[in-house]
Amino acid sequence: MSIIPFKNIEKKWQKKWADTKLYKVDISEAEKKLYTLVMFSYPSGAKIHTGHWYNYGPTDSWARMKKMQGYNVFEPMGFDAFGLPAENYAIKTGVHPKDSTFKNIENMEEQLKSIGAMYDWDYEVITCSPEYYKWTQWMFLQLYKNGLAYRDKAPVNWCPSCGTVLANEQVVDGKCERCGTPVEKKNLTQWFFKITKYADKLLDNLDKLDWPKKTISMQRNWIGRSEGAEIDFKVEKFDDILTVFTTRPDTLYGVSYVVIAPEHPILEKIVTDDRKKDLNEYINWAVNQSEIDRLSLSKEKTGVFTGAYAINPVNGEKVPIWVSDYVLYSYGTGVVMAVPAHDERDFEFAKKFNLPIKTVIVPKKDGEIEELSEAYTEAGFMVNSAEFDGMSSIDFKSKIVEVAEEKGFGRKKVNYRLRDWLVSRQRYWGAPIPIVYCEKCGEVAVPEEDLPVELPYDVNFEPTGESPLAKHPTFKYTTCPKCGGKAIREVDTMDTFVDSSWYFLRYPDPKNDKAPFEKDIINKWLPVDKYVGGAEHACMHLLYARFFTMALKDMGYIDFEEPFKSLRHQGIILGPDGFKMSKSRGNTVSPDEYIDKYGTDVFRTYLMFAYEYSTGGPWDDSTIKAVDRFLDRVWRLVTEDEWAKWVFENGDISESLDERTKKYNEELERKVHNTIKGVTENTED
Ligand code: ANZ
Ligand code: ZN
Repeated sequence: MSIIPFKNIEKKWQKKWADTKLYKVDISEAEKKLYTLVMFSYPSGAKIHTGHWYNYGPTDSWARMKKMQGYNVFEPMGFDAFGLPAENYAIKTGVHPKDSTFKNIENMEEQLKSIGAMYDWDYEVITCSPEYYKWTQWMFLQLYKNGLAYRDKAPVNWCPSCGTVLANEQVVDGKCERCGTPVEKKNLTQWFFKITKYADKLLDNLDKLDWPKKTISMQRNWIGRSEGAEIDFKVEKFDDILTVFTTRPDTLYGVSYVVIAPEHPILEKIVTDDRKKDLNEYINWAVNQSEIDRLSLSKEKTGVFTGAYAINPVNGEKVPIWVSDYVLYSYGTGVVMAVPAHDERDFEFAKKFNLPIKTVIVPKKDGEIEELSEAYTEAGFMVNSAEFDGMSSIDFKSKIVEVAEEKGFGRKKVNYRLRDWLVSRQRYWGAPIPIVYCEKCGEVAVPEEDLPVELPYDVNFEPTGESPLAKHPTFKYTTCPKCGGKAIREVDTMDTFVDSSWYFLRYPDPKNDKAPFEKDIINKWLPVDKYVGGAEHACMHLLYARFFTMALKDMGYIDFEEPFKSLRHQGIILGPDGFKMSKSRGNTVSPDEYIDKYGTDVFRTYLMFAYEYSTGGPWDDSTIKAVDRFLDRVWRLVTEDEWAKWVFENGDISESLDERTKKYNEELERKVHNTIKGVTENTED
């Protein structure tokens, strides 16, 4: 038990900080600014847990140190308050999402205050409040007006048992996260943001960011830039051309068949009568396989022959056209030239269906070509075999593409794995998409002065597969802002990741009702200098926020294109048993009992002291007592107990009290400076 009367101290000082507005930030003063940010929290009904503490406590300690070093620190806090959990809770209990959310926010504010962080609550941001989502809708409109938001038909995840569309992140191993039912694909017309326009910039800028290596490489893989070529294969007996995307144009002589994705519309046309039945059966089966299964290397290959043939443009060779689910319709051209000798999946497929395997190029370890099929020389790709002597595989690839371009059967091509961001949700608790559909004018943007399109309160949100807002009579039916005629509103809401894609831009100017933010303020305070939050956001929030920032810069609203200069992920505190804390496992550790016993300062110091911040580890409270003793000593030092002890117990009694006190003070000063050095360096680490 601590000797410090921490309960009184905490209460007294937290009140004093609040009353005197000690942590009030003057945003007009941006000299030596330091914008430190933690990922804002979702207002769930549960109490804030050790994970929250671990994100917020140590980062606040670091920010406090920077403030003591003279930085003008801005450390805001807010709530990511739209989303499914509140809606599902409403479906279960009948408590309206708005009511439960605002109640949870109030609760969480109180708890967050008890951490004793220096958040300036005057800058709070709550994404589900109309004052905020008005500007989320405004963002949508700017993207729309600049060709970065568009509507298209797309296959989406559908849970037949819950009767609703699910976000990708709600599909776990191909199953509904809520009920475990396998998810199906359903074609719906949806809104997309054109994040792919920024694929190259999102990739190139990664080199300039002070971010964890692993997160950078995850983003790099997610964007998946792939350099290769498109090659045209004629379909025998038809005028049609099958264009393939390949990263290995140098293997063209090794092509032994062409494979088409089962979804490809050309199949219907080229299939021979005798193969129709098999093909249709296969397609019906294949389109319901999950993407993960389809791409898996180890899964047994499946497919059928279409009866049709393609012509290899380099040698006129006739190769069979197959269909297989290992080719994805959504990537490249949805058609692949198969080279079993040089590609693992093609190899497995060829073995299974007895297709030829032709080795045509052998590289050496250092990248130079060791052996090359005579065919390349014969076809005039190489004048003689000496020409490729010492040539690297890479140069040879470019050479082939050059020839393909000259002869007109191919061209250089860059592909990305990144897809445009599907933002429509058939859900209630989100920001309505500010578009109306008019009988005469078609798709019309809601005028900015009419924002926000407010979310009505009295809505039945039982999941039926239709957007809840569609059943609200006065929300749905409206008039066209252009012609005044009959129109209906878009009834889908936006993905909640849209809300969090720009909240860091709102913090410095959260009460602005003329604009999402004032340009001058934002350009002074951003980018965020230090951003701390979970690593699980690598390919969603952290990518979306970068896209928004780039788009806003191109539209002239801000002067910078990267939102977060420096990023860190806090580690995870596991249960004492070394497993992730979870209620079902019964290994959760609540901060409350420790805070009650030792106080928030000890608890926070312990979190900083016990783990490597970005790693975390299993909960182990054996050293919390040591931290407690340390703070006790600090307390005694200040309350003079420590002085008396030193002077009377450790000092040389032959010396006078003054002399002993002088020595004590010298010793103390040394200790203080040592400690400042240690703490400064360790906190920065
Ligand atoms: C011939 C070839 C020969 C290939 C070889 C590879 C090795 P990344 O790096 O992912 O872009 N491919 C192309 N489109 C595809 C699709 N829609 N579904 C499945 N696979 C597809 O990979 C590009 C390579 O993946 C392409 O290069 C193509 O196979 C295959 F020795 O073409 B390759
Ligand atoms: Zn379900």
